[in-house]
Amino acid sequence: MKDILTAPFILEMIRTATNMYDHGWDERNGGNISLLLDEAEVKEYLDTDHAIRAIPTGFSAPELDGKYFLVTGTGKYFKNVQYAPEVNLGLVRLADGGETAELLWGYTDGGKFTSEFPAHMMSHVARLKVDPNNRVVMHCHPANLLAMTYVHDLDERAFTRTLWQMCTECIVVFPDGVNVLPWMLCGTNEIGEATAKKMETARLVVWAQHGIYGAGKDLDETFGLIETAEKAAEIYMKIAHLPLKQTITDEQMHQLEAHFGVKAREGYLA
Ligand code: 2HA
Ligand code: ZN
Repeated sequence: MKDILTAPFILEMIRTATNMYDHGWDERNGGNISLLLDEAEVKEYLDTDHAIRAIPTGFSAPELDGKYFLVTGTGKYFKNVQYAPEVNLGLVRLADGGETAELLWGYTDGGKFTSEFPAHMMSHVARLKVDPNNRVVMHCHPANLLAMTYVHDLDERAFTRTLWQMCTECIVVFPDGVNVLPWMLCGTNEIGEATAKKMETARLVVWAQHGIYGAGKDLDETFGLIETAEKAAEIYMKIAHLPLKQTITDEQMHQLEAHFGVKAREGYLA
């Protein structure tokens, strides 16, 4: 059995959490990440017949039965993941139709998965239906995206178009746009279900006055997705109060679509 602290999925998780903290997206215990793992790669490091303890999830997700996830812990600080991965992260396998999480490694202080576990797992279900290669769900609190939800219309088309207009790359990186949830109580199955519903049509879901969810095929790519949206929101917050002289036009967006071989969300461009 190989040492799990040398596993690429643990190292990549540590690097990503640290990077997110360094970007200022995850103050205190803010933010959470879940990474879907292959059974074969888990078996290189752990005896999967031996569960440390079983933790009830409070929801059901039969589609994920038997699946393995590396997940940040509830109340844990991204800042500390690099110093004590075995305390701040846990590796679980879902059982009983998703109603139980069997802990195979981590949460060594008796902890458990993030309070946003329902939103993560339900989002995995939704994204896997659209994209079988999806592996990551990531949540964080980037300042400019958050700020934007106070001053910008929350209409999804309008919000998306504004972000697309702020940086040339945006429409290429997230052609499906950004879906938006109004303020809701976090940490509940209700916000989990609402987030998953929004994940059916876009990889980015803004939680107004709270933060953002991103989904993707690996940690780097999902980080980059949120990074790009946050950069666009930053430009918006720099210019929103200034007289606008020009922007990226819909005609130019169509040029980007053609050149990069992407298709903007139906009805979002003129
Ligand atoms: O766990 O970000 O949404 C901290 C959070 C909750
Ligand atoms: Zn949050």
